[in-house]
Amino acid sequence: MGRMGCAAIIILSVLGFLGPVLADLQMDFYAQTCPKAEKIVLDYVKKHIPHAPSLASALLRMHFHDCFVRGCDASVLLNSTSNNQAEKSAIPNLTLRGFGFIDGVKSLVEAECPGVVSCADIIALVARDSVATIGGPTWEVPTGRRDGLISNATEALNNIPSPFSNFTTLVSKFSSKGLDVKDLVLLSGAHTIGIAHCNQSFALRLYNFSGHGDEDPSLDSEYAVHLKEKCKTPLDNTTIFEMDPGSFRTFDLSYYKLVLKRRGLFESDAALLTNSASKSEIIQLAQGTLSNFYTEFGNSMMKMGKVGVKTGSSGEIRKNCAVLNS
Ligand code: HEM
Ligand SMILES: *[C@@H]1O[C@H](CO)[C@@H](O)[C@H](O)[C@H]1NC(C)=O
Ligand SMILES: *[C@@H]1O[C@H](CO)[C@@H](O)[C@H](O)[C@H]1NC(C)=O
Ligand SMILES: *[C@@H]1O[C@H](CO)[C@@H](O)[C@H](O)[C@H]1NC(C)=O
Ligand SMILES: *[C@@H]1O[C@H](CO)[C@@H](O)[C@H](O)[C@H]1NC(C)=O
Ligand SMILES: *[C@@H]1O[C@H](CO)[C@@H](O)[C@H](O)[C@H]1NC(C)=O
Ligand SMILES: *[C@@H]1O[C@H](CO)[C@@H](O)[C@H](O)[C@H]1NC(C)=O
Ligand SMILES: CC(=O)N[C@H]1CO[C@H](CO)[C@@H](O)[C@@H]1O
Repeated sequence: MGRMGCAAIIILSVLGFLGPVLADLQMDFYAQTCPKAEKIVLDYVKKHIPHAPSLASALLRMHFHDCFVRGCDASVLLNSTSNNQAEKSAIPNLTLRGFGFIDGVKSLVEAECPGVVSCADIIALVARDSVATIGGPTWEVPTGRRDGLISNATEALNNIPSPFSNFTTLVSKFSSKGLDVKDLVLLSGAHTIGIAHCNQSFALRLYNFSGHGDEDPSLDSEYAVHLKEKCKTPLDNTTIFEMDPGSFRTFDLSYYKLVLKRRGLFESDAALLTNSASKSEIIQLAQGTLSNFYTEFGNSMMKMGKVGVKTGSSGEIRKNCAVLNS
């Protein structure tokens, strides 16, 4: 190979190396600009989550909803305005919780280094630290996300899978974010913690599955009786139900065990048994060790945390997570 060829290869490989690094998230992105940022987040979580453990699930779900609409860019946090219906106003977001928690972290971080740390990174760090604080898995969260400028309720509706989704729909919504069937099964394992509202998510399975006053045949009928005792009518707007009854605050394998017993709460949980690849993934997870689940869940969370991120100079660093800077 000639000298020119060699130089070209060196230049190309340097470019190829720098290109993604410049655009990518990095571990401890704020090391120079706000060295205490990640510690402030962790301390806040460790101080407050033990008193409000049920928020851990809400904060994990918030990260998911953020990443699935326009990437992990804190668009989920923006308030609606007189001329814009934000993601928050979309049906799947009516039950999101924990906005005040994020604001609490943000105000401490702003006091330390104004205008430096993005709301998007705060969501990602808080989700990880909250899950770890309740004794669940942990994973690496590279940072450097920037906050988005657009929040659109219709896009939330289109991108966030509904609890009534079948397997095909779930796979296509995940694959549009670069997540595969394995990620779908692993990330659905988040339903090992937290709660669901009866009317929004599963009442129809109990009372009017196909519009004939019937029950979803894919739901264990004994379990349905139990669910109906709690969720007394299809329009019950107040009752909440533990998605993984008995251990809804423990990040364990029982979600997968319930799904295999046809006791997953949503049609989307039950749908994971309708495909042989995802079903065998569930069987393997349920029979495997907790530490295997934690490692694999963490790997999928790292993938999800990179979906559509804005870096460099795109977007902005919001001062107040609920409103654009200008
Ligand atoms: C596979 C598609 C998914 C569907 C259809 C779905 C749907 C839902 C629904 C309907 C609820 C109940 C909301 C309520 O009624 O209050 C819920 C709760 C929850 N979801 Fe999912 N979800 C999915 C995937 C995920 C993923 C990927 C994560 C995170 C990695 C996640 C984490 C959670 C958590 C932690 C809760 C409990 C929230 C709380 O306690 O407030 N979900 N999900
Ligand atoms: C955003 O909306 C929430 C809930 O409606 C409200 O409590 C909060 O004050 C709003 N934030 C801003 C900055 O307007
Ligand atoms: C929101 O997104 C929908 C669907 O992509 C689009 O049709 C609509 O114009 C958007 N709304 C705004 C205010 O940009
Ligand atoms: C899955 O749901 C979508 C959207 O509701 C529907 O168009 C499709 O036919 C369903 N697929 C199967 C295999 O039931
Ligand atoms: C069940 O759904 C059908 C079709 O949507 C509706 O006509 C009927 O009133 C519903 N029944 C109940 C008990 O809600
Ligand atoms: C629950 O909310 C729905 C929609 O807002 C409403 O139509 C229904 O009457 C409410 N049900 C009860 C029992 O309050
Ligand atoms: C569920 O209940 C909430 C709270 O009352 C209500 O805002 C919502 O419209 C209800 N949803 C349905 C599908 O009835
Ligand atoms: C948490 C949150 O912002 N919920 C909002 C969802 O949308 C409804 C209707 O637009 C608002 O009233 C809620 O405040």
